[in-house]
Parts: sequence; structure tokens; C-alpha cells
Amino acid sequence: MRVLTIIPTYNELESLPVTLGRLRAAVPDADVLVVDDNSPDGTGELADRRAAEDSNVHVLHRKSKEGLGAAYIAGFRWGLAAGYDVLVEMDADGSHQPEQLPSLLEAVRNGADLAMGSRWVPGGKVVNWPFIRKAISRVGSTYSRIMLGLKIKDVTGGYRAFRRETLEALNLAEVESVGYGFQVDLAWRTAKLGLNIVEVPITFVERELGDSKMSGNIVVEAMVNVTKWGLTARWKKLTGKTA
Ligand SMILES: Nc1nc2c(ncn2[C@@H]2O[C@H](COP(=O)(O)OP(=O)(O)OP(=O)(O)O)[C@@H](O)[C@H]2O)c(=O)[nH]1
Ligand SMILES: [Mg+2]
Repeated sequence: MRVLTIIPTYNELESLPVTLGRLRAAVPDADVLVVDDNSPDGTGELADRRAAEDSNVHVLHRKSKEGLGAAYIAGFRWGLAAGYDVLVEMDADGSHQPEQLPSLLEAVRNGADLAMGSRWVPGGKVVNWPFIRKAISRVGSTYSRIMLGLKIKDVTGGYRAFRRETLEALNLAEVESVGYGFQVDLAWRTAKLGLNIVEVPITFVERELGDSKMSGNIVVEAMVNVTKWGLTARWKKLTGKTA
């Protein structure tokens, strides 16, 4: 299995070297693609230096900050064109521990079309999150599950391994969401295709270095979209139109 781990970055100068080092040590066979949105702090140049030293590391430079979703879609396209079998999503900030990647890859090897790192299944954990952050994540996941009829416990999580055929079957050009909505969107599209989604327990560790790109807007976007998708699907069912 040729594996590509995609790491989107925006101002991750402190975190990226740590994450890259851990990832290359934990899963040396996997290639890495850093997708940088022209970070003003020089993250893109740092990634270029790492790529020059290590032939398993690649960099995709984008002109401006267009959000996590757009960066991942560009990364998926790059990885599919390069012929990888499995494409992994991983944050740069250490929240997704590279040492746990083998369990996601194992799930794919055992037949998952999409393996999702999950904080909210037995064995899953969150380290260093205040009560309010946990509450927002759990409420957001539960709301999405009810609205969209999903069985997944951690819908917004962003530590995932996709089999290439899964991404080929999704219509990536249709995906517009930017933040957490992007993760929900991909999970929902995968579920609608009837593909095999497996949740793998992970320990999610809140970032220690650098600044968050999370914003109220991202949460609102996700909630609005989930509501829209859920109601549209119900309406189509009621009126007999196929989704
Ligand atoms: N290329 C690119 N990467 C982004 C963008 N926004 C966020 N990222 C990256 O996406 C990953 C997740 O972003 P975070 O800021 O950690 O968001 P979060 O995990 O919701 O919030 P934290 O609690 O701060 O960790 C990190 O690797 C970011 O650098 C963007 O617009 N473009
Ligand atoms: Mg983070």
C-alpha cells in the first residue's frame, strides 16, 4: 500500500518540524505532502527545506489562505494523480499523533473504505481540552448524526485514512465547505455511497505550539450546512425525489 499523509499548514513554523519528525519516525514508508497556503511565517520555506533533505517529503504551495477544505482537495488531487493507494488527513499541530497512524492504516488494510480517528468511541480520548470545547465537539457530532442519520460518533474529526477508490467515488468538485463542515461533508458523502466507514479510537492532544485557526465562523458554517443538508435530504425523501 503506497500511503500519502497530507498535512495542511497555515503558520505552523513551530509545530510542523515536530510533527514531520514524529511522522517520518513512526511510519517511515509513508510519503508526506505539506499543503501550505503561503504562510507569512515561512512554514512553506521550512517545508521546502525538509523536502530537499528527504525524498519522501513533498510540498504543494498555494497562493493564499483558502481554508482547510480547499487545501485538502488540492492535496487529494495531487496524491491521486501520483498514484497513491491511501490518502491520510493529519493536522500539523500534533493533535493527531503520528504514532497512531498504523492503527488507521490497519483498519484500511482490513477493509475500511474510510478509517476515521475517533475521540468519542470507547478507547478514544481528548487531552487538554476544556469542558466547553469537549461540549461543542460532542454536541456538534450528535447534531450532525441526528440531522444526517449518520452512525459515526466523531463526525468532525480530521484524522482520517481514505482508500483512493473512496476519494475517486466522491465528487470532490462539489465539496464547498471550508472548516469542520468539510470533514462532515466528506463523511456524509462517503456514508451516502454505502461505503465501509470504520472508527478507530485515537487520543487527540490539543496543540501546544502556535495559534489556532478555529473560529466561530467555522462552527457556524458547519451547523448551517449540516442543517441545510439534513433538511434537503428529508425533503427529497418526502417528495419522492432521489437524493
Ligand atoms: N493550508 C491551509 N491549512 C490550514 C488552513 N486553516 C487551518 N489549516 C491547518 O489545518 C490544521 C488544523 O487547524 P487548527 O488551527 O489546528 O484547527 P483546530 O484543530 O480546529 O484548532 P486548534 O484547537 O487550535 O488545534 C492545521 O495543520 C492548520 O495549520 C488553511 O486555510 N489553509
Ligand atoms: Mg488543531
